Amino acid sequence: MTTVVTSALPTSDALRARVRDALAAVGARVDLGEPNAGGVTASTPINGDVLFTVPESTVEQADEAIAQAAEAFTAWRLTPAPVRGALVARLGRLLVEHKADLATLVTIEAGKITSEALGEVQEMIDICDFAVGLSRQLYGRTIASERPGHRLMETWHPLGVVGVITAFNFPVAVWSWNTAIALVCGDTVVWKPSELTPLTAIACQALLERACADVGAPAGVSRLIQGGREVGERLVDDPRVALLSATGSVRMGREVGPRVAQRFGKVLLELGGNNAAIVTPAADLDLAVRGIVFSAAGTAGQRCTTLRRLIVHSSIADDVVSRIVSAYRQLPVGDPLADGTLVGPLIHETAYRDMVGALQQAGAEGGEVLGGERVDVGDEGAFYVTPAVVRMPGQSEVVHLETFAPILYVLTYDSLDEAIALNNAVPQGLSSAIFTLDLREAERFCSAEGSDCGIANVNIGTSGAEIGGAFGGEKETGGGRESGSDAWKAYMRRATNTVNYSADLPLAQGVHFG
Ligand code: UN1
Repeated sequence: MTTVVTSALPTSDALRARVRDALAAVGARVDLGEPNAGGVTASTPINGDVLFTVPESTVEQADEAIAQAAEAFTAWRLTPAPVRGALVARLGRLLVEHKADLATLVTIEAGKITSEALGEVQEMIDICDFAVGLSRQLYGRTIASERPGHRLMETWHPLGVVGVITAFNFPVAVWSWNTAIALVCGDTVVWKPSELTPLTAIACQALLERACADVGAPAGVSRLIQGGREVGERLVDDPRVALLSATGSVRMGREVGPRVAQRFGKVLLELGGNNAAIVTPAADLDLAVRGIVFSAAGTAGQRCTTLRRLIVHSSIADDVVSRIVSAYRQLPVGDPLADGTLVGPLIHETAYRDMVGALQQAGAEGGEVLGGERVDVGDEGAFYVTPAVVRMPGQSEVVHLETFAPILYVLTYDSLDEAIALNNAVPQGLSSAIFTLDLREAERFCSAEGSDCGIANVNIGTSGAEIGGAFGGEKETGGGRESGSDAWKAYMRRATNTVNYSADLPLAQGVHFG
């Protein structure tokens, strides 16, 4: 039924050699320990093996990293923004040079197919370009004053140390969204990557340190700490961390948000999504199916923007589902490093168990499950699956959960009101889409009575956003906005300045005093 591209997965020795080559190429100096040496394990979902271990930061080292970033901030904030931009420009060049090296590490650690891994590095290059331009455009406003001889204006100033916590599924791009913008804004960064992707983080840090050396910026503008919860908690609780930007689960955000707020720090949260696409009778179905298949099965369903719910008009539901199922049958599943593979592995066994559990629950709630089987790749420790389509009889509990796997629930509707209500009926609010050539339907979906998500697309899927827009979502997604547009404002503090250049002292609101 499904084509498996590779009959034999690469051996761990072959993968180790590729990791060593990529790390050497980017100039990373790191002690790669034996798989059982202790520390943070660097494993690969390609065959499920541990490849190396890397040193885990102690709590003291995490504190020291924050101290170094705080120290570097005192000078960095006074460096002119366009000069700060030159550092990010250099980083962007290095990323262009090492695009393939970094993409190889992303594929080995996160299991992304090569084309998507290259795309993720391209996203880093794009955000660097954006940030360099931004470094000359950190504009404040001049506001009309109600008093004669007065000028009212806004100035934007660097915020401080930005703590960045990232997830396994975009191990490099999400760091770069935060870091490129934070650096041009005059902030310094301490990064705690996912424990599942320590090697890509080491490579990114090495490239940034090279960029710092090349342009003469202090290396302390960016620090990397590796480890689990204890290390991450230092960023959450340390008052020197002015902004905590955290990407991960709703559970994590629920804990982190109030803790940072308790000390009056700022948070930027990118949490779960449960993204839907509406397909109306006015859709171009060929285009819709292509968009749906990429968004639902791409990255093996492990993007926060992955399409998880299809809301399709009942008159076309059978047709749309059969087109998706036949497209799914042709998706090559297997080694993400191999040419032609479109669906790589799930990140680990727990992800697979969660997928099995969700499909069982869907079945128990009346769903008809198509696909979603484990694919035998000849290695027990690796978890490859065919993407699943599940026709649901209506709303149910499982449909409201985000399961980080390629499961597409199909619901039907009869009126656009009903479809929009279904789109908005989940607790998460990241991405959404409508497929229609009807202008009225499209505009309603994007209007105030339409999708309640941070991203509402027309005639493209829910995933694969460009960096130029602000990225993020509402409700349990956390409300944060990263990357393009004016997302930079979260990384700076605003001062309102009233300047009196007259010889009088008129009070505002006509108040007389003395
Ligand atoms: C994520 O899954 O955490 O829009 C980020 C997209 C990518 C970013 C996804 N540009 O799918």
